[in-house]
Amino acid sequence: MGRNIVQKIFKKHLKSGKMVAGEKISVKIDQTLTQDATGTMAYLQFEAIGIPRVKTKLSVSYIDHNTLQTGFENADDHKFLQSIAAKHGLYFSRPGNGICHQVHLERFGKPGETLLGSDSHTPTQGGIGMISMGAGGLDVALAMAGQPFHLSMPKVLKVNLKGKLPQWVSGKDVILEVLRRLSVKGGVGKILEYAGAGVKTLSVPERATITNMGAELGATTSIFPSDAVTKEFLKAQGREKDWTELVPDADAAYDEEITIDLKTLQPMIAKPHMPDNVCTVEELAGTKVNQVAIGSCTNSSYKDLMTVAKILKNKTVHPDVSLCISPGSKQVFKMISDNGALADMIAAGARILESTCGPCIGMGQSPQTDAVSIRTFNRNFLGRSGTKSAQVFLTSPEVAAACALTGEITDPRKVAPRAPNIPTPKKFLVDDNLIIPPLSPQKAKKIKIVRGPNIKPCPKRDPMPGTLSGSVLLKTGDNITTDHIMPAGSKILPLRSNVPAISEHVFAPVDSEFPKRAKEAKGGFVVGGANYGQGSSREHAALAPMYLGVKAVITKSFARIHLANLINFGILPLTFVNEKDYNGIAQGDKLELAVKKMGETLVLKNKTKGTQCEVTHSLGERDIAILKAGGALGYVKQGKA
Ligand code: MIC
Ligand code: SF4
Repeated sequence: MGRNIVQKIFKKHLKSGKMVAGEKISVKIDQTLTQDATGTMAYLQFEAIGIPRVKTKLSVSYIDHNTLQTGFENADDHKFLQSIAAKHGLYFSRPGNGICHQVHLERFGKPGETLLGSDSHTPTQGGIGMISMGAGGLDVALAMAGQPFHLSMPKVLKVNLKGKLPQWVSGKDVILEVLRRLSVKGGVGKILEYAGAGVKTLSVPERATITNMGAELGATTSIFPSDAVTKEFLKAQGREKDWTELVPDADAAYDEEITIDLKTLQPMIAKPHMPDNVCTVEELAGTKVNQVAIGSCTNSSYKDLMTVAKILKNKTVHPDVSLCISPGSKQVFKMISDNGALADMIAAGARILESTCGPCIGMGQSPQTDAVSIRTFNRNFLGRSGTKSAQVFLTSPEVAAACALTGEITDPRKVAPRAPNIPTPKKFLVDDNLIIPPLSPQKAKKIKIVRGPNIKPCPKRDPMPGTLSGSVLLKTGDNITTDHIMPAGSKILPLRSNVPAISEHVFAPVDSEFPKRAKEAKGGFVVGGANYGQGSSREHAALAPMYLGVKAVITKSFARIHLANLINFGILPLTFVNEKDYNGIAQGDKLELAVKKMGETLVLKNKTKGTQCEVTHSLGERDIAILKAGGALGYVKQGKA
């Protein structure tokens, strides 16, 4: 039996376990990336592991999230990260160089290799045939220390693409269609492998948009073949030597399969407040729009911004609309400024932002009260924009630009019959002057780490006791995101390197009394619904609750990265054997759980109600040992891998 692409790459990188769906495996990691919001903690943990120099083929530290600098905190973090990169043998991408995923695609991603990134949109590199996965900072720190990455072997879902996209329909519409069909939990435990005759009709930026937003399905990652289109892209980046062909064997088998006929797709849009709440743009046509935001790691490529510039050229943004645009990288920014496209955007009235995440993570440009905000981003969770009453919609750059001009949700096919045609440039503008390469080991030794007052050590948890007891501090519904658990935005994001300070905001959008209650009770339990912890990779959504004393989280099901983060920080993740037992527990109930022996099921006693129920887990031996040690750092310190 032949192999699919996923199996081919995993086979080459397998360190332990069998490549059978659901089995615990570990894989060698070739490259890592971090961004500043998760990076500070990741490097504090790397320091605690005590390895002098990264052991990967390549590791890059990017500055792209925390760049508003409304106080000293962001700038202090940048200096800390720059000195850490110099000390430990990393590339450092300076602020202004762009969003990690866009820059990595342009300059570092390599077909056939593995990448672990402390950001959930790391799968962007699947657009050029890399197995690229998001993880918590601690897992990335361990990968930098040369340890393999542990996961359950995912199922491989073949997405069979047929035909060719019609005018005005682009990569974003493909992934919105996948989200419409599969939902935000439809990818859990799976890798989406794109295949079929339609693949060759999609450019690398379109493929990267699709794999980027595969994160919203809860998928482990998504991947495209590496073919002639990939080769042309890498050649235009001056990186032809990084190209290798990667295609599935003719008789490759897959666990599941869906088919999408590209020619039948239409412009799509995700409605508030979930990326899978998808309908056609036509259905919402005429809705008044207040803000349009173009950019983010999903849609800020040269192709995306050239498309937008062509639509805006010689026109004016509607008087009721505020349009902001952030180019994904310095490369994109410089190319559109050299060729006049930037001038066309400015002339039309666009507000140009720097090459960072910006409004995508609520770092500025929060929309007005009750606004309709049309964004080319990947997440529209309640409150993420910084305005709780805003209605955020997700769509393609084509649709966003059309909305900016008309002031209402607009199907671009109504504006003009033909969409702008933007071919991949024969040569991208390559200038890595904002990437500082690693220092030699001799020079690195002399570097002093710069630690501002906002950089506080990573808190630790004691080994797990034999019995966990306490009250239910909070009970939530389904699809709780890490933005609910540990929100970001311009006020909270700067506190990422200061866990005592950031933990004051845990569950702020759900229940602002949570931190006080948790501290008064000296910790306790959280009870959640299905797909608990979906969204970002931020380990602060585990680390800060751990700091507040959360001992176990009991849910109907978990999202992958958050589950791993809970284990890494010594919080026991459990699920109900019978989902209906979720109904029998209320906030405030006193619970008790004997955990000395971690069998397949455990008995959860409800002391308040005088009842009990069975709970279970998906923990392997290593996970249990980590939990018993009080978290992964303690476990690794015991000399274990
Ligand atoms: C996000 O898009 O939510 C973020 C901000 O990039 C996060 C990482 C973080 O919280 O720092 C992610 O996607 O992992
Ligand atoms: Fe940055 Fe937004 Fe992408 Fe997260 S999703 S990496 S915040 S641009």
